[in-house]
Amino acid sequence: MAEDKKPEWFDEEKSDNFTSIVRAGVNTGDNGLKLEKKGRFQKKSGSLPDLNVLEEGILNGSRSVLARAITLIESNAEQHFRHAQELLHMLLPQSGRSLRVGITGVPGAGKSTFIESFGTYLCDLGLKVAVLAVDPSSSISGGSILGDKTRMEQLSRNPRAFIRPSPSAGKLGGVHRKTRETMLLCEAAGFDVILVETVGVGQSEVIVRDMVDFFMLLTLTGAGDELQGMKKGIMELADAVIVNKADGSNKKLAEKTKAEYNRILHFLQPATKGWQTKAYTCSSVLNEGIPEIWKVIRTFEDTAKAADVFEERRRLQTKQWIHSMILDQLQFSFFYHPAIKPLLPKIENEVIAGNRTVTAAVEELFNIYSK
Ligand SMILES: Nc1nc2c(ncn2[C@@H]2O[C@H](COP(=O)(O)OP(=O)(O)OP(=O)(O)O)[C@@H](O)[C@H]2O)c(=O)[nH]1
Ligand SMILES: [Mg+2]
Repeated sequence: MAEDKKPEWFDEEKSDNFTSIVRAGVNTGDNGLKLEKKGRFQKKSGSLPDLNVLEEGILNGSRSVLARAITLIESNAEQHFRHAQELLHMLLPQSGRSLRVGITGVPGAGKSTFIESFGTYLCDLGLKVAVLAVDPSSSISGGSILGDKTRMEQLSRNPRAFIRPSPSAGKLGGVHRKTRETMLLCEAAGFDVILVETVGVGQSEVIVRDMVDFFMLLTLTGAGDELQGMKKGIMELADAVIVNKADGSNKKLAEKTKAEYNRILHFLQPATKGWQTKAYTCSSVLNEGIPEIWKVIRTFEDTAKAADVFEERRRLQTKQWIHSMILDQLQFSFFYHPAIKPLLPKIENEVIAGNRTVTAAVEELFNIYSK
């Protein structure tokens, strides 16, 4: 065999007989290094961020790392969920030190404008402020509070502030879990005050009440009859009622509305033991009444801490959190059970057609589920 056909790796000491020869390659212009293909089905390797890097970044107060960690918590992918849980476990000892404040009110009451003004005031005091949102409609609309970043223009540019729009619901615990866990991350990142905004419709105000220390209801001026007709339930959740837009020609009426609220509140069950919920006025656009509201919150904190009501509420909230997550998981495991999911529509139709009772149908489903 001719010498020039020998492969490069041929062992000189071995015999001259070898079974392969080298042929000239075809030039495709490919240098063999372009391994990355930007296709839809490209397998992402190493897409999970390093937990130690995330932990360090968060503890150092890096907002971009915090944002990345929150994205992990908000993800509906199972592997992200597990990864996020590990991170939370690592950060748990550093959480719990912030003051958690919830703000609710009808659309247009001025919640975002209030947070812009109030949050900026707190930043000016030297505090770090995180703003979160619970938006019950976000799973449908894709996060209407997203638009609020523009409404909180000043605050979103403040280096002491961090604003995060509402997460959308998912199978692993929904908005409730995501917001609570985001709160823990923000606490580990050293935010002193966490403001949670929610639209006062449906169940969202109850969800937020269950995760904050101080809860305020933002309202507008109105006639006495309107106040009487207002849901008593929501007023009984509040630690303060704020009549917003107390400016211009509205100022007088706002004072009158405040007095009416105070009259009603006097007869209601207070939200926090040992604390009398009162009404206040403010103007979010003129930044009036804002320092006074902060003073009320600080007094509340001191009073509630002295009476152990503060810690007691947090303990209770943790228990409620566990229970609500159990319910979430139960629902999920039932409705997505491989035997239940395909069977459910059939059984529903049988009940609708009058062929069996609701109770019997549910009993049968549970028998199958628990097998
Ligand atoms: N005059 C006056 N207008 C205000 C005040 N606060 C808010 N507004 C106006 O009220 C409107 C609604 O304010 P937002 O802050 O968007 O209200 P919101 O409660 O966040 O509304 P949603 O996010 O839709 O639930 C805006 O046009 C604000 O400029 C105030 O103190 N005085
Ligand atoms: Mg808003």
